[in-house]
Formats: sequence, structure tokens, C-alpha cells
Amino acid sequence: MSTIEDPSDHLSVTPPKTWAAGVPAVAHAIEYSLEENSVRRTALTLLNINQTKGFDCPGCAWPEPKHRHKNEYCENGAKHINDEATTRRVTADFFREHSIAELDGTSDYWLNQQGRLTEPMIKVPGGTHYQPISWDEAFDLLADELRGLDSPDEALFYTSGRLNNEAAFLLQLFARAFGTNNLPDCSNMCHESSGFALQETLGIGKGSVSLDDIYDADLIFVVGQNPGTNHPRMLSALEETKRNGGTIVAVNPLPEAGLIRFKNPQKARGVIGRGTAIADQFLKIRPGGDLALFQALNRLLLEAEDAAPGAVLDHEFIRRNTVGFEAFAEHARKADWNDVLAATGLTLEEIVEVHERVLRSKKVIVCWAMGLTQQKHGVPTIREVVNFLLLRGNIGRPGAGVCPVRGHSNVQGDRTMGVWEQMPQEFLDALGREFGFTPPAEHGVDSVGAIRAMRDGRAKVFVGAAGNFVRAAPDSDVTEEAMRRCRLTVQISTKLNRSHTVCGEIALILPTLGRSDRDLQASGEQFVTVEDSMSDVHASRGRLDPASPSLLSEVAILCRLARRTLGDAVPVDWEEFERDYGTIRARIARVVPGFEDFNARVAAPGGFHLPNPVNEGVFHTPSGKAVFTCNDFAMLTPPTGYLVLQSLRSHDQWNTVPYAMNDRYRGIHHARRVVMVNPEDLAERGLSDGELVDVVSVWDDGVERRAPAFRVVAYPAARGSAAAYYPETNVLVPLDSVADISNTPTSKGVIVRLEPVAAAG
Ligand SMILES: Nc1nc2c(c(=O)[nH]1)N[C@H]1C(S)=C(S)[C@@H](COP(=O)(O)OP(=O)(O)OC[C@H]3O[C@@H](n4cnc5c(=O)[nH]c(N)nc54)[C@H](O)[C@@H]3O)O[C@H]1N2
Ligand SMILES: Nc1nc2c(c(=O)[nH]1)N[C@H]1C(S)=C(S)[C@@H](COP(=O)(O)OP(=O)(O)OC[C@H]3O[C@@H](n4cnc5c(=O)[nH]c(N)nc54)[C@H](O)[C@@H]3O)O[C@H]1N2
Ligand code: SF4
Ligand SMILES: [Mo]
Repeated sequence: MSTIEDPSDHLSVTPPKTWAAGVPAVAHAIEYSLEENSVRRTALTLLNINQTKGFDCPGCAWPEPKHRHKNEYCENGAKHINDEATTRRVTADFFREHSIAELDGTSDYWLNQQGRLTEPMIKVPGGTHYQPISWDEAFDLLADELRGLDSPDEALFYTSGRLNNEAAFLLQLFARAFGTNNLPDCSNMCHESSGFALQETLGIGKGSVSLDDIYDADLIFVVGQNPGTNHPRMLSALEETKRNGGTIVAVNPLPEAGLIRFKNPQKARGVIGRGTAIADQFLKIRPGGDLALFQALNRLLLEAEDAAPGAVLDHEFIRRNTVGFEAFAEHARKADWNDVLAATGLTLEEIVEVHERVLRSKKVIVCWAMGLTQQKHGVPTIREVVNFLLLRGNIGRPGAGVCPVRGHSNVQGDRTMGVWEQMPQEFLDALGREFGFTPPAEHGVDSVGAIRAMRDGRAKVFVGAAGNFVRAAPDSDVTEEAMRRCRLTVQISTKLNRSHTVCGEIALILPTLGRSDRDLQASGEQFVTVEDSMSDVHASRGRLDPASPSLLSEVAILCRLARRTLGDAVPVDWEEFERDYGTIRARIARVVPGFEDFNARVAAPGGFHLPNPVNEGVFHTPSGKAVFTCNDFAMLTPPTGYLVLQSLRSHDQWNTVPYAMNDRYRGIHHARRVVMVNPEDLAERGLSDGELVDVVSVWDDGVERRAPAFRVVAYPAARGSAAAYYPETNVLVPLDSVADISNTPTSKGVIVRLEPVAAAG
């Protein structure tokens, strides 16, 4: 339970910005760095971000360009790295001074501000405080608890996309050798809908475009994504697209600053000039309206083809590479215009204008993020996006394709390494062959499944390798109760967070090295590898002195834990893996397709690219072809008086971790408990700008979930929508409200009402 240290009382609001980055971005990055660090450390960290011999930015998964600038990072990358490289420390004394209950009463912001974790800590049954424990004792205890379970499926191994490839590979190897596929991860709550939709239609759950394709495209859709804040360097790429004559259409319920205009802080003209207008057309869509929009565009394309046969669709591509066209076309032609306009909140003219842009464009890319994936109809929406691209052959040729923009820096790599509760049998067979054991075939639980398993007493040990599961998960009260029911919760972490204060009967904190920390093992200095959103795999080398001499790397922690838990049961040389990470990569090369000769190829500056078969016209679907699908759209129609709330990120946070109380581009200052609503929706409800309200969600289960004390902010949002920050609003997302097929919590589609809080006295 976190406190409501009601910062909304300090709220000040200025008009939303109409451009992103520029001089303030540079100034904010340096100001933040200097607050956290010395000048020397700041210089060392910033000079090493995203350089071929330095470390990968621990922020988002946007790729580095081939020709790297010496400042190859954005304002937020600098904030993320400096948050990790802080000189503040959480010591044993700190835990002696603060009880767990007391820590649980502080805010997420405060917990993160305390600095880097420095030594292993334990909470014993009935204990009120964490106390120090040696690494050996911690591993023995954890191994004993794991071995004492009635079934390996009573253990859960969660990961977040910060984990590097080597550690991710070892984690899934250990879990499977132990006997379970229970590998829930942050991806379950993030791009899972993209994975399912792309796997089914194109045969691979990854994006198909490279940075060169982005530069080369005629038309790029940026849908359900806020790149100015969440993938800032994507704006430099879009600027290049514009310079090459490309056009950009943004689809979003909010007029996000980065979608409007960009001032490139790396270029003189960005610093002094007006910057580049990004979106040529902005569609202020209703929440959840995207499936209707793409279906309408598909209907218009089919009708344009009727009017000018042979001039609109790419028949040759459709015939050679796809199945299901006829059924799809029949279905899409029936899209009802009244329903489309109601679902999207757009005008017919707006949709026709986009259609005309499409007709003028040979090379089209669709980029998207959480605005599509975290909706009940996320999977069918992305399938409809694929239909749209297939119609004109916009898959597999330069300047065209699908671009799900990933969140965490290595979230895509973790999946490639086998962190998924549903890895295909082929992968499990290869793993078993390589290491001489039989991995369990039965699927494990995902993130939502993990909460249910803990809640119902089916899971008893939770191991979090990076991340902050308690705050990332939906339905905070249910999740917290579920965690507290566990016999043992273990967090492998760099910094303090809510998952340390909401814990099981026994709890362990295992502090680890971050991306920027030097990783020295018996064979010498080690590097790790990551895969970005465009399937480029490259090395990352920590350059700073570790935050504490007692830290172990994630690889070392997993090796020692596996060795003690499994003994000789599985013939794996864990000690050798810990001594020399090259030996892990040598085994990855033999198990994971595309990683042949891994060590040699990753030694090349910039690493190597994992080709996407789609770009060679190869589709790993059952038919061997890309698949057209028929998708029905159901509208998100809240009852009268209710709104569709999305929970989203501010400019000053990294996922569950607020760095400050500001959201500069949206004009929100000194507060996070705010809810942004269109002024007309406020007027209809008799609410006024600045009013104090409780946000209350209602759902099928009849339970009313309440997030108290939010300030209303009149905001140019789409009618019927509301926006407030995550994780403060996770309490409102019902555990069972998930996307069809992908099981992703519907963090962008929560039905709420705003209840005025009666003035005190
Ligand atoms: N600074 C910073 N960078 C980050 C992160 C961070 O927390 N901070 N997190 C990282 C992670 S893990 C991820 S997954 C990414 C997330 O990147 P984004 O997906 O950009 O993140 P959100 O803040 O969730 O924003 C969702 C966007 O979708 C829009 N949206 C909401 N509902 C709809 C809808 O129904 N239709 C459409 N078309 N749009 C909609 C919102 O208005 C918002 O612009 O960012 C990564 N990068
Ligand atoms: N309501 C709502 N909920 C959401 C979302 C939303 O939009 N709305 N977004 C979802 C999405 S897209 C995601 S990806 C998840 C994010 O979920 P997570 O990935 O679980 O959360 P993070 O906030 O990224 O985790 C931060 C913690 O990771 C640890 N950490 C940081 N760096 C390292 C490292 O190098 N190694 C290790 N071992 N630990 C490290 C630190 O202790 C830090 O406190 O949240 C999801 N939840
Ligand atoms: S765009 Fe993403 S990866 Fe690049 S510097 Fe910024 S936060 Fe880091
Ligand atoms: Mo994410």
C-alpha cells in the first residue's frame, strides 16, 4: 500500500506543449544528472551511453543509428542512466532505521530516491525489518525453499525487460531444469497483443522494419504511442523521414507534443529553429477506435479497387504471399459507416483524407505501442493493421512493414532467449538436447495467471529478476494480497521499490549490478548483450565502479542459485558460465535460431542483425503464407456519465518509478494524482477544472475500485476519454479485464466515473 502524500495540492497547470525536445531537453538531462551525480561521473555515464564500446541505454528499445552521434541519447535516456548511476546508497543501517511497514507507507517516488541497494537482506517470518544476510545463506535458504515445494509449478520466475540476454537465457534454463514453465514477464502486460497478432498473421511476433525503412517510407502511421516521452530518439528518425519527403499520420486520443513538432537537440537548427512539424495529419481517435479506423480504411481501399481495377491493390503480392483474402474482403466491405464514425469519433472527411494519403504512398509503415496493445481488442486491432498493409503489399519490401515499438531496452531479447511461459516445443526440444534434460511441456502461467496462482495458494515462491511486479501488475489490492500470501518472495533488484515492501512470509532482496556497472568475473571483465526493437543484437559493457563491492551480477546470482537448487540433477557447468559469459553465448548459439557463431558476430562493432524472414517472403505460418483475417469491432461504450480511462506514463517516470512530479509536455507540474478530461465532458458532468475527485472503476464483477483524491485537469483529450498516470491508477484495472487472446491487462480501457470529494468540514 503506498501513501497518498497528496501532491495534487501543489499542482500547477500550463497549456500542453506543441513541440518536444530542443534546448530544454538538453538542460533537463544535465540538471537531472548533476543532482544525482558528481560532474566526473556524469561525464563518464553520458559519454558511454549507446556507444559501441559503452553500455546500452537502459531506457527504451529504440535502436541506435549506424552512424552514431557522440551524444547518442535523449533527455530521458540520460535520466534513466543517472537514476541507476546515482551515488545515493541504501545500506543495512537504512533498513535498521525503517521498518517494512514504515517503508510501505512511503511513495514510489521516495523509495526510488533512496539510492542503490548495496547488500543482500532478509525479512524472516514475523519480522518487522529487513536484516543483512550473507549471499551463501541467502542462496541456501532459497534453494531449500524451492526444493521443498510440492511441485515446481509452485514457483514463479518473473522478469522485466531490463534483463540482458545472458541472464535471461540462464533464468529460463534454470526454471525449466527445475521443472516449470512459469516465466511470467513484463511483456505479458506490454506488447503481448503484438506478439500474438503478428505470429498468427506473419509467422513471427516481431517487427519487420529497420531504421533505414523508417527513413525511406512514404507514409508512417504512429498509432497509440507517445514517442516524445517514451521513445524520444524515434523523433530524430521521423524527422529524417520528413526530410526525405515522407508523410506522418498520428492516431491518438491526446495531442501529444512529440507528435506535433520536434526540435532536434543534437542539431543546431533544432536548437535555434522552429523544429520539424511531425504529424501531417492528426486523428484524435476515441479510445479503442483503432480497429474500426483500419477496417474503414480497408473498406475504402477495396472500393477504390472496384472503381479502378488493378490500380489500388497489389494483386501479385496477395496471390503469391497470402491466404484468406476473399473472406477478409467480404467482411471488411460490410464495415458500417455509422458504427465506424461512432467508434472512432472521427469524421468521414478525416478518414477519407487518410485514405487519399495511402493511395499516394508506395511504402507504408505502421508503428504502434500501448494504445493498441492494452485494449480488450488489441489482438484483432493489430491483425486489422496487418490486413491494411497486406492489401498493397506493404510487407517485406524496403520502406514498408510493421513496427511494434518495444518498451524495455531488452524486452525483445528476453523473449528470443526463451523467457515466455508458452515457448514452442521446438525451442524446448533444442534446449533439452543441448543440456541433457527434458523441459516440461505444459505451458506455465503469465503475469495475470501468476497473480491468480498466488491469490489461490497455488504458487508459494515468487522470484523477480528485475522489475517491480507489485506496482506493474493490475488490480493493486488483489496483487498485494496475493504477494503477501506467498511463503517466500525474492527480488533481484538495483533499487528499492514497492515489491520489497509488499512481500511474503520470508522475503529476500538480492542487489545486483546495473547496465552501467563494470562486471568483473574470474576470467576478467565481462560484457552482456541486448536486442533492440529492430532485432539488432549488440554488446553492452558497464563502465562505472559498481554501486557496492557486495553486488553480484544477475548472471552470477542465477548461476549460484541454480547450482545449489539443482545440484547434479542437470549436467550444466554453472560455475563456468559465471566465470566467463562467452561460454553462455556459445550455448545460446547452439539453441537459439539466428545466433550461430554468436561470440564472433557480437564482437563486431554494432553487433549483428537478426533477419526477419518476412522480408525474404518467408512466412512461418501453417500455410506458409501471410494470413488475412476477419475482425469484428465492438465499441468501448461506457454507460452514460462514465468515461474510458487510460493509464499512461508521464515524461518524468520510468514505468513504475516516478523521477519527479512533472509532465512537462502535457503542462502538468508538481503533481501526479491528476486526471485529464475534455472540458466538454467535464461540463456535461458538472465538474470543474481543478476539482478534487475520486476515480471509481466499475466492471463485470460488480466490485467498485477506487483511486482517491485526483485533481481534474481540463485537457484537449478525445471526447469520452480520460487519462491518468500509471502506477497510481493500477488499483482501478480489474485483474480479469484482459485483452482477448493475449491476456494483457486492459490498462488503456478502464470504465470509470469521477466522484467529487466533498470539501472537508
Ligand atoms: N520515459 C519513459 N520511456 C519509456 C517508458 C517510461 O515509463 N518512461 N516505458 C517504456 C515501456 S516498458 C513501454 S511499453 C513504452 C510505452 O510507450 P507508449 O505506448 O508510448 O506509452 P504510454 O504512456 O502508455 O502511452 C500510450 C499512448 O497511447 C495513447 N492511447 C491510449 N489509448 C489509445 C487508443 O485507444 N488508441 C490510440 N490510437 N491511442 C491510444 C495515449 O494517449 C498515449 O499517447 O515506453 C517505454 N519508454
Ligand atoms: N496500469 C498500467 N500498468 C502497466 C502499464 C500501463 O501502461 N498501465 N504498462 C505495463 C508495461 S508496458 C510494462 S513493461 C510493465 C513494467 O513492469 P516492470 O518492468 O516490472 O517495472 P519497472 O518499473 O520497469 O521496474 C523497475 C525496477 O526494476 C529494477 N531494475 C532496474 N534496473 C535493473 C537492472 O538492471 N537489473 C535488475 N535486476 N533490476 C533492475 C529496479 O529495482 C526498479 O525499481 O508495467 C506494466 N503495467
Ligand atoms: S530513445 Fe530510448 S534508448 Fe535511446 S537514449 Fe532515449 S531512452 Fe535511451
Ligand atoms: Mo512495456
